Amino acid sequence: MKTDLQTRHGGKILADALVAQGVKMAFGVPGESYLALLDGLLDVRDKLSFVVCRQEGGASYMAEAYGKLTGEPGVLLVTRGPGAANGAIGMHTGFQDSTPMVMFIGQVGNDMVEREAFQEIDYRRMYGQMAKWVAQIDRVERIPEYVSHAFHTAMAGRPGPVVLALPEDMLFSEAAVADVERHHVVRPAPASSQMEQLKKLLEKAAKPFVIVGGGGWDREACLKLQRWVETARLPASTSFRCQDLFDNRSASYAGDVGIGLNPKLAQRVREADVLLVIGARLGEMTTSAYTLLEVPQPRQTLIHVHAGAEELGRVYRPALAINSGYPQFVDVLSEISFHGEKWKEETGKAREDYLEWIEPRPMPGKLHYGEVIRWLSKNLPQDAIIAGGAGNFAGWLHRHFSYRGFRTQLGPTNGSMGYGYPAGVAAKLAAPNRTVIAICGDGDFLMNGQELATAVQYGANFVALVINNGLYGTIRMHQEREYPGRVFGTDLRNPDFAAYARAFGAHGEVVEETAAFAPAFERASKSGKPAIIELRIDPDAITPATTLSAVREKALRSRR
Ligand SMILES: Cc1ncc(C[n+]2csc(CCOP(=O)(O)OP(=O)(O)O)c2C)c(N)n1
Ligand SMILES: [Mg+2]
Repeated sequence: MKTDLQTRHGGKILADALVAQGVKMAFGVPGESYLALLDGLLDVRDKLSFVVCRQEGGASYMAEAYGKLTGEPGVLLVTRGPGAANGAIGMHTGFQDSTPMVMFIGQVGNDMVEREAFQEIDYRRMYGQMAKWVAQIDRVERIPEYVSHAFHTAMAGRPGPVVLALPEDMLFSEAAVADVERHHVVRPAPASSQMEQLKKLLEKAAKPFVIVGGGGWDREACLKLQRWVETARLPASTSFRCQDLFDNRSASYAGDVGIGLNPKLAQRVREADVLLVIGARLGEMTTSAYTLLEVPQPRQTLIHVHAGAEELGRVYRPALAINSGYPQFVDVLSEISFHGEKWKEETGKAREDYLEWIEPRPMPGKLHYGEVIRWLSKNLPQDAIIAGGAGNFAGWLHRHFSYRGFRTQLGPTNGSMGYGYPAGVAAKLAAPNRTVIAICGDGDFLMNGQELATAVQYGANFVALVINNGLYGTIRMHQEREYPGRVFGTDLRNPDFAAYARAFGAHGEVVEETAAFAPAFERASKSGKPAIIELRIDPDAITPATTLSAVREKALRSRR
């Protein structure tokens, strides 16, 4: 760290500030608005690698996935106006996912600001709702202060994205200023009186149920919580797309409370007398559109533990609200012990319901995608990272894959398409020794398929599956349900995905029947390149549980 107060230009001060904050990898697309920063990054390239992407949307998802995977802020560098506009999707995802991120945006110089100069946008207004804090650094000597503030804010309480705009003249100018040391992670701990109350509420519970979710966990806290839950013989579940926070093999694990929810699990949540919710915001996706708990006063006795004070009582009025970081909470929770004899029977039933639910059902066509997911679940290494996007194809993944460790799942809880592929690239670059798989829809993949070039350029050798049904299937399903037979705007004419892969210098395969998957996966894994496997599934197989024709028939019948 520099403390000798040499004169540096703003780009160098910023690059050094990032290194001082512990940043090892950043993602972005260059722009003429932040040339000085590129110049600064050149000098620190041994400590901080800059992954240059093909579109800021892909880069922002990569920064988000990096933040989610490592727990450290994902750093994103984009140019003004157009770069800032493209980069918004990962910031929206990071906000809804509570992922720490810091985005730097080039900005027109202060000498011409407010004239609507070339590509000028006021980022405070643009990003106001998508970030925890948006600021512009107008004085070069204050760069270390702003960066320190940004990293503290991204990590504090409920983690999330922060935006810093960089006026061009400020970045070019020089100052002699010291770096600031690495940020602290500031999160509260529960009061002992709250833990007493928690103990009393749980002691009285006949049908307690635990939901774990959100961002801001670490491996140790997850393991400790799991041991506590298992000793207490409580049933536990995870919130939407947070399935890797609790080992799915545990006898206490009852499944995820997300979309495509097991009706028996939904009933269990509804009928619980005490709900211990740790980290989950209890958003629309986790509450089946706010129906599992009544708004604002749930029938269940709600113990809500959240790192963001503003989330407590936001939708649901809890019986006990505990504002705490999760490692801090789990540490004191571990001191309360329950034997749980009275709960073990229900926990056993919940587990049986889950095991029955994850077995694949028959589906039309020669390629049984559910069996493919079960095969991956059984054959991938325990710490393999599964990056998934948004679309009905993800339903099979949620239902049939068993997550076995912390941060083995990367998924967008904001249901944002195009996430899986770039998230896979970031995961492979951040954790090169782990197996990474991306699972994409045909619509979903092509939202960021250009990042295959980034994977090839940086040697991010991982296998991506493209589940090709020739449809924006999710929307077709809703269309058939709401306006049966009136199909419009949901068909896709796709490229040959294997040939697409080969054109980028990657490995490509097409699989059309179940038995062909394992050998194709083997070839792809051993190709020594990024690989794409196109899985052609029957478009009628619209969810793990039903067909498109059945959805249409049901909708037509109800209208007759
Ligand atoms: C960025 C973005 N655009 C649009 C949507 C709306 N949307 C949700 S799912 C979906 C279709 C997904 O298609 P595909 O990836 O092919 O998956 P499928 O549902 O066919 O399995 C669309 C358009 C979205 N969630 N995100
Ligand atoms: Mg599709």
